[in-house]
Amino acid sequence: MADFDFDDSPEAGLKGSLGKDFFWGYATAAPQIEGAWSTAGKGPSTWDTLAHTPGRVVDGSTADDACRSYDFFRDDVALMKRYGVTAYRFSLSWSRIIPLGGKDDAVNEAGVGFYSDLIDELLKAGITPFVTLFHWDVPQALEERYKSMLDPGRYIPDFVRYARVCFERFGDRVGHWITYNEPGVYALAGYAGGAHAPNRSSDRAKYSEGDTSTEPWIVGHTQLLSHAQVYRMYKEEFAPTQHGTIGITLSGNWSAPYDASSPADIAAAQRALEFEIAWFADPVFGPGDYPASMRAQLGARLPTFSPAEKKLVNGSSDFYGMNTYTAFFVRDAVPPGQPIPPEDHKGNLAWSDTNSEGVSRGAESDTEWLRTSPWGFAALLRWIWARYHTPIFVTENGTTARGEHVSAPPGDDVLNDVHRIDFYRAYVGELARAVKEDGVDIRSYFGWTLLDNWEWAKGYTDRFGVTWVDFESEEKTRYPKRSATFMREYFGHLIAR
Ligand code: GBH
Repeated sequence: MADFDFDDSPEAGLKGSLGKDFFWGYATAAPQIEGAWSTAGKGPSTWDTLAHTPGRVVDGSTADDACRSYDFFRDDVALMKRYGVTAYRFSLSWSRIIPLGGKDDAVNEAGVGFYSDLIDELLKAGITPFVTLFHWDVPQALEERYKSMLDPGRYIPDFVRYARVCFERFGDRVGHWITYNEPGVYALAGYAGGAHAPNRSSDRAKYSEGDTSTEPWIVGHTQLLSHAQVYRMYKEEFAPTQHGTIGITLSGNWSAPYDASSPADIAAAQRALEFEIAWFADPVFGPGDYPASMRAQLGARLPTFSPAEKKLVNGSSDFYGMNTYTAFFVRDAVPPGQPIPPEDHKGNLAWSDTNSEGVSRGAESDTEWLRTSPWGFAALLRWIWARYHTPIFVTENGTTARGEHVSAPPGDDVLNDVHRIDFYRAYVGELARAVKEDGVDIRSYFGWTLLDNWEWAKGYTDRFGVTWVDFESEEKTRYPKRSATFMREYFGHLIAR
């Protein structure tokens, strides 16, 4: 018997509003779940280095074991089958496949074998793999050789060769490829704020190297160029026989004006979307260059595209991969006419949790920046569709919930994760409405995430999973939360039969 009744709910009218071929499931990233950080020939990544540097992870943890999905991937696939998913998005660890990372470095057959087995296991379970090539873990050797993405001339051929190995080895069974996960977050968190690998920033109190005023923009540019080269290579050399699709996933949250009647605040909200999203989306899906608002603030610190590069990058994604979590109210930080500091990398913004009328952006989660803001998701889907008119694959969306930091076994009060259920109910409902009412072309939804995991520099302090994980236990025992059941039944209601 079903746990949830949708026929007598506000979502009753959304029954069957998603097409039969709509993909739904969960997303993960290799460094956050795999563990086995130095097993079977894997080379260290920049995130392994970060985790092994004292003071870099808030709870002092490492991802050495994480969820041990490297060992228990068959259990994870069985779990997903129980959860009723039709697709699974995961990332490959570059340094598991090519331990030193470079174009002339050896391929690690054990690493290839691991992903090959995972893909086979998914296909056996009837789950479609969506594979991300890069979810933030650069091979440490490339960081040491030439500072990875800061040297595009050396980095790009290495990334292209890595992608080639993946298409050659997995492309017969994988038809959905994502080159980069959130290039903007990678560039800003690792090279502006500095909390993420490779820990570069102008903030000398915390980091010994880096330049917040220039490096994030170089790193963004390198990602765009290498993404586009990989896209063209796939289209020319692999797509004719492998028939897959390939694209890029961008991060982006909705920004609304603090005071909806203030022209300055309205302009600030638009600028926020351009700095966060159009930074990558305009070159790839739009006019083929960086937004004017970014050029105006950053000047020559923002790289330029040669005509050949413009042509390479523009149109280099079959779909718009969308990661989104929340919404913010924004206005100018520095008033007009005053100089904006060169370290500013978000578009001169000040953020608030409530707008000028005291309306909150949404219910609080267990994570400072993240609130339940389905109204923002609804607006963002339409903004992206109107601006880029490209089919959207939602590749990440989800939340933490308070009260999940308990010892095993978690009680029913913890596993009945009402906050997460409410979040998913509202967001996925907005997705279905955008499809049904406005004809927005949306083809997938991946919840973030399958398992509580290693949340980067926040270690194990953020639990985003639909599965509670006992990190104290040897086996990293998994306990399904009620949201997993909710999602199975919800998509059963929304997807046409
Ligand atoms: C995603 O990024 C990642 O793809 C995924 O790996 C991660 O686990 C998931 O989100 C959950 O965090 O602390 O105020 O400076 C989402 C985009 C951008 C959200 C950086 C958090 C830091 C905000 N992230 N942001 S703040």
